[in-house]
Amino acid sequence: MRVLQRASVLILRRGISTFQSRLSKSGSLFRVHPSVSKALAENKPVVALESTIITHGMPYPHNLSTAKQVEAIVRAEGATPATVGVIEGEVHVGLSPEELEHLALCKSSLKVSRRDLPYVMSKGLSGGTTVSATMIAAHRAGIPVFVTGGIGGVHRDGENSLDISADLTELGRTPIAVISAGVKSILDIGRTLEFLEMQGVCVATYGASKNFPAFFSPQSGFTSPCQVGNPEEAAALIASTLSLDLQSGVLLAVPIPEQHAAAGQLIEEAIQAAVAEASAKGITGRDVTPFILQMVNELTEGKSLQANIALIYNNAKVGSQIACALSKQMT
Ligand code: PSU
Ligand code: MN
Repeated sequence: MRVLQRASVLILRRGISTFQSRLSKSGSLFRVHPSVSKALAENKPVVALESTIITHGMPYPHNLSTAKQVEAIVRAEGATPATVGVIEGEVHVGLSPEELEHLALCKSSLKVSRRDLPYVMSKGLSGGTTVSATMIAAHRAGIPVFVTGGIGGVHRDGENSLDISADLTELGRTPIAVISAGVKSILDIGRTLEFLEMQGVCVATYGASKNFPAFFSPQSGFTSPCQVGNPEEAAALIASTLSLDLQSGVLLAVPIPEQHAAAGQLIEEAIQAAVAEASAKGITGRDVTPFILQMVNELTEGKSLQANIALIYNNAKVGSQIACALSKQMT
């Protein structure tokens, strides 16, 4: 027993010393890419991007090509992209093309939310950051605008399982504007909106109506409490959140463009089937969303993936315009 204890203390010490040597070599386990720190120092617009979508949300090579194209769209709108990810225990805000490729190809990368950050950093592991972990990193770097596809929410039957995404509590505690296409109908959208209200999160639909979008469809049957019509109005909403020092975030829901919403009904049916299959197979926790996304993509013969990519490009464009308007209003 003693011998065992001594061995585990030694292993623990070795673990800590590698961690410390990595820490002292770099000074920090938090890295901001020079292009991002330069833009921030010059008060230029920066758009944070997540990477769970790359590691767990889409199959290779679509994940890599989409991530690259999203960065290109952000640049074309006049902002600097800052894709967030964890590489060998270091949190990166802004990835080089090689680092992006590494994450897209790496089969062992983890899905990293707020709760996982200390673990992956201490063990020197790699992973894609979810909305919650990306918000933390973006806030630390001083980036107020973050673009993604869809956020997590309250799962169906969440009132019993308590499967509620950490994205929602993060929105309640971190002052970042998240631009997304709303919440997938694999989730309980009504309860997700209630939870966001409880967390004090300002939710606004971007565009002509207050309809809260359901990712693949421009309408979910629910409405947002707020609506903003253009990048300037969205930027003003973010600026007032920041000026009040509320310490909570803003969720801007951008409806999928009409021409890509056509497959909505087909995708909806596939979602119903995938949700039932996930529950029959006993899939739980962080594996639920990736499982359903993959099955829906198979059932729709890739149509859901196409719609997913189209709405992310649209979010990147709108989010970059908002980041540009915000940087004008803040200077
Ligand atoms: N929804 C999608 N695609 C995704 C995700 C959500 O349509 O890739 C990812 C995001 O990174 C989000 C995370 O933050 O899943 C939420 O996971 P969970 O439900 O386990 O909290
Ligand atoms: Mn969950």
